[in-house]
Amino acid sequence: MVVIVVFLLVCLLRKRHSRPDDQIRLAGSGSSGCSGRVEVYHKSSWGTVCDDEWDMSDAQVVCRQMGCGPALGATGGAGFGEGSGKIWLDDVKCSGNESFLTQCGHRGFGTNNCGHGEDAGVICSVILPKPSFSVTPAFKVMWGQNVRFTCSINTEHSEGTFFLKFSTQNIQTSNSNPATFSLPLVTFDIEGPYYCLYEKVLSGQTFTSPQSDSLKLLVNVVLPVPSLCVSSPADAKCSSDTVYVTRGDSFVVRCSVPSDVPEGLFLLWFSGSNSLVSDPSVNHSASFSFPLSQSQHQGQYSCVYQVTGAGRTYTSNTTLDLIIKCECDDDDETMMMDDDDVMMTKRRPMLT
Ligand SMILES: [Ca+2]
Ligand SMILES: [Ca+2]
Repeated sequence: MVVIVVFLLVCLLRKRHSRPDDQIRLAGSGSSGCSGRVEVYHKSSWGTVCDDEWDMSDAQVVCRQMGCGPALGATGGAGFGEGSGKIWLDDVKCSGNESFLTQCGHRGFGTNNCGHGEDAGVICSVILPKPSFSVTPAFKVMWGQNVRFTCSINTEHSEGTFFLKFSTQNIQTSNSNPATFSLPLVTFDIEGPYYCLYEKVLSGQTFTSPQSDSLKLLVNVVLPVPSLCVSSPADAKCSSDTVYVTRGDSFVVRCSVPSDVPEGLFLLWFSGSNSLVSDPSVNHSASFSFPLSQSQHQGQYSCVYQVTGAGRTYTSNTTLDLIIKCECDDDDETMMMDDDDVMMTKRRPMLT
């Protein structure tokens, strides 16, 4: 007797948990995981629901059971096309709080006065997950590099649109998943927070994912040591080798950097007066003119390059000193640059 009672209890519990009659699906033309003609699985076959008494409370239960967001519409008149087979439910009366459609009041499975032209449907809101967002190279990028963002989403609602956002502005869109967005040859202007999101239009409704995590880009720059050369009327070629300048002649000291760094500022240090002059770079170089050479122009010269961007200042290392000697009658010195002297006297200017 006890065995029979236990057996019956187990059967009852199993039936309750498996809920074979609770299964529903959304089908028909234009349907998606969260909108379509409502179909119920009963007695091993799928059938439809009649639109008599079909309203938002009923749709709310379907949307909940499907794991979608709140109901946006309850459709009738076979809005998603006519189904086939049985019409399982009619005069459905949900309070809206039921977990399963078959827990709602109805006339009894298969009892109806409907045709498939009255098949009921729902439009539920779609809950899109947060997209994944990454950037290459990560976070700290070099000035002039190419940066690539990748945004992807794990959803059955594919073929939507990805947006790359920079400080809330749309800057690029893509329809492929994962979406890749490129920023070529970046400058300091691109610094700031980026994120992406995903939008999908379903049954005329636009659904938007939450924002991805935000990624902040910082642009870094590594400055090369500037080149330094001297030219004079006697030797127009700008030379880092040996230049002779007679007292009273002019000479020009030219600092330059390669063109793949940002424009900036050159600082020229001169040991004779321990002074520092500066000039903005034009086409990545600056020329410092000395119109009338004097014996006090003898000494060491060196260049430093500075770039300011996004509120930060980057400074290059100092060029090796050039030694300039004066070819003056009084002290018999030659104003020249000498590589041996350059190599022997490495000094750094005092930057203030
Ligand atoms: Ca009816
Ligand atoms: Ca109803």
